[in-house]
Amino acid sequence: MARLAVLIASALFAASAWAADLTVSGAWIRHLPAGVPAGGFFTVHNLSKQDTALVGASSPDYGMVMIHKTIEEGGVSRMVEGGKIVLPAGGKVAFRPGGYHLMLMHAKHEIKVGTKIPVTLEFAGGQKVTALFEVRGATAR
Ligand SMILES: [Cu+2]
Repeated sequence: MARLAVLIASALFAASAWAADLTVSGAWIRHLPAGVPAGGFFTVHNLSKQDTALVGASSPDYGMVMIHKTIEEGGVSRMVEGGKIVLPAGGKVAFRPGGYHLMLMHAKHEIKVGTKIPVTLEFAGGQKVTALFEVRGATAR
């Protein structure tokens, strides 16, 4: 437990240290019932003068968070690993339904619509930004 507290403290410190350069807006989770993985959506802005890349994500409320991309092939949509998402200097990248999304898996407790879940985004070079994601229902777009 003490170790967890230290990890959270360092994540929060990293978030505040970089908050001016990397900001997250419009963050939400589409919650699905019965243990189905949830999609996470947001826009991340890179206000710095250096290119960076989003390389991973994690949340204390889920066992695993992956970066996915929905693609269309022959009229069928499926999901592939998103890999490293380049975020150019002064630019932004939107994660939204039908494109890039976070896949939040193995919820550690019941996730309730209307609550907010912290998700930490990890960038190249070890920068981290934690944002609160609003939990919405299965029909949210
Ligand atoms: Cu997915």
